[in-house]
Amino acid sequence: MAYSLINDGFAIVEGALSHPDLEELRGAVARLPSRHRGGARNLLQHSEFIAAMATAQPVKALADAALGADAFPVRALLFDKARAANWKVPWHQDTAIAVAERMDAPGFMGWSVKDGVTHVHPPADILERMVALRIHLDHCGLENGPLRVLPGSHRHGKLDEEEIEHWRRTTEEVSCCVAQGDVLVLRPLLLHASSPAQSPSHRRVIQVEYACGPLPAGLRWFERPTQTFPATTADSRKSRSAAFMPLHGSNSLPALQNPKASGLPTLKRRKRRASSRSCPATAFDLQASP
Ligand SMILES: O=C(O)CCC(=O)C(=O)O
Repeated sequence: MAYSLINDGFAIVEGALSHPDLEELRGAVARLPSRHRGGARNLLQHSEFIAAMATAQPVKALADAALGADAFPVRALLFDKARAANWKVPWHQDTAIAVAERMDAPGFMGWSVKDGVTHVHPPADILERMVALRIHLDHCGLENGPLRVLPGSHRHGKLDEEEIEHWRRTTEEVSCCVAQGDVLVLRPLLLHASSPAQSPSHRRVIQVEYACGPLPAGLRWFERPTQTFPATTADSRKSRSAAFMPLHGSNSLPALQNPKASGLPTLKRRKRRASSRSCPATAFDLQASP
């Protein structure tokens, strides 16, 4: 059985971005005006280039494949993990969204402000209509503290501590080891964790989160890009859109929904066990779909 976004809550799109695209993205990351140790927030606001990338091919096509053509980016973060700027995260779901302003609404709880932006935990049905694209700017092997996931855990709404512990004990985790230019497509409700990096090299990931509809009760998403770039950047905009035209094409997209339909090599899953294993992208069992 192949990993799929629908059944397993994640998929890895290999070689989604070309080397020139990656070089440009690395440049945009280097130009970010403010950084924390380990990353940065609000990239759609702080980087015109990253905002453009999030709404252009080939990146937007991945979000569309998951959510439909109405997908739009609502938040982007940089995670830059290395031995010198390191962390681990316990098993959790991503349950916070960024909104334009606080407005009490049924089912929206746990308001907070992060880097000046209002966040809240919405009801599960909002999160079920979202997807995150983790764009890898560097190789990420086991030594780089990759994301670990529990396949299928996204299909049961928000989980409490006891349920998380049950998933942890009964489900074989998958370590998402990927190459630079690969994109890990992830449902926010998928249980995930990560361990500290052992390697001095960087593990830079741009995580762009997409939604596909308005929020209820007058709430508004934060950072919905308006695509109004200054005229003076027209030339660079032109080269940007050329850089972000479809590269690997449409044929990798059906694999997100139904790998068997694509006819492409797919990621084969072994029987679940309550143990750990690692699955570097290059070492996944690749098999052509029947
Ligand atoms: O990139 C990582 O190591 C984990 C990030 C993460 O899980 C999160 O911030 O929700």
